[in-house]
Amino acid sequence: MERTLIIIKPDGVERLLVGPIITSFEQHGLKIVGMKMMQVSDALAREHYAVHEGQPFFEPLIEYITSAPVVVMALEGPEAIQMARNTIGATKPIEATPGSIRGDFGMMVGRNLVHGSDSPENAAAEVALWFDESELLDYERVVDRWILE
Ligand code: IDP
Ligand code: MG
Repeated sequence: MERTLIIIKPDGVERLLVGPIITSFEQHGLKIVGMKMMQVSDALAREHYAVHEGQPFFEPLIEYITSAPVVVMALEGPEAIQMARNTIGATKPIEATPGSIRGDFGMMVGRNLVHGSDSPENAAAEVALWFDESELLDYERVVDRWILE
């Protein structure tokens, strides 16, 4: 099982797309093991996106992600990281497949609605950065016998 960190970015919240975005992950069968709404601090934004520091889009990216509340989720499933990345779609909405979140709802790269971890190492680090261990729940789902083989 893998865990991945998902952020519904401020445009997703402000555009009333929290429900459809959660549905995209939920209908795949990905299991929500942590979820909360929060206002991202400048410090957390800079730590989360530290790999992009120095890029021309870095300061606008920090401005964007701190501009309104976000919804953060930890999702679990077999190959959850790639599954969630596929559901989200390519970074630039114009390159994202129709049917993906960015492909259906996005227009520009700087307003691309969702974050998803891109590797097992980053997923582990990001889940630990955004969630306290006590906020991650271990529970049974009756439907799992119809989702997992
Ligand atoms: P990802 O979110 O698909 O993993 P990354 O390359 O990790 O994409 O970039 C992180 C975020 O930075 C993107 O989701 C997007 O919000 C923003 N970003 C990346 N490249 C650009 C750009 O060229 N212009 C504006 N924003 C960008
Ligand atoms: Mg990334």
